[in-house]
Amino acid sequence: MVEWTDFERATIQDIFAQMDYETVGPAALSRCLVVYPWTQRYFGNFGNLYNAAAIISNPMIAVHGKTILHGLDRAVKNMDNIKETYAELSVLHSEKLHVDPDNFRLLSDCLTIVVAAKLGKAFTADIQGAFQKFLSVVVSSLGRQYH
Ligand code: HNI
Repeated sequence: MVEWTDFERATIQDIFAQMDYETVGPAALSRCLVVYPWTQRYFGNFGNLYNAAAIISNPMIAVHGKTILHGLDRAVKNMDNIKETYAELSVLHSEKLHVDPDNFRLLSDCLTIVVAAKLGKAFTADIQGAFQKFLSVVVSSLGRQYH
């Protein structure tokens, strides 16, 4: 089981408490689709993904970006049991959606960049460390039902 320090717990709670889901979710997902274009293949029924401008202004992508952040909320609320929390979501991404689990890392890196840009100087190395650790646990838990 993952051990969390008080600082790490407080940092994760704090980042999500002040997160603007309306902008951060869409920004992170659309960044992922632009930077790593092969990730677009899973969103074939989401309409126009023709170029960066189309992706950023695509309302279905915006909605789904928020869905993903709300998915992360579950881990924030269950930091001591992230693996179990994501068991079902892992099966869904593996067996139904067939999402290559490498993509979880790509999306979480895009989220880190969006959060860093929002927080600016407040996003210290210590805070990044806690955030990355949290996202690594999420990524590994989402990938657990793949084997
Ligand atoms: Ni993901 C659906 C959470 C990464 C492609 N995804 C969901 C849902 C949640 C979710 C929640 C809705 C499930 C439901 O309907 O029951 N996804 C997450 C989280 C991460 C993640 C927490 C990682 C941090 N998903 C990814 C990645 C891809 C991805 C990296 C592809 C590149 N997800 C999908 C697709 C769907 C999806 C595709 C179905 C969308 C739809 O509405 O058709």
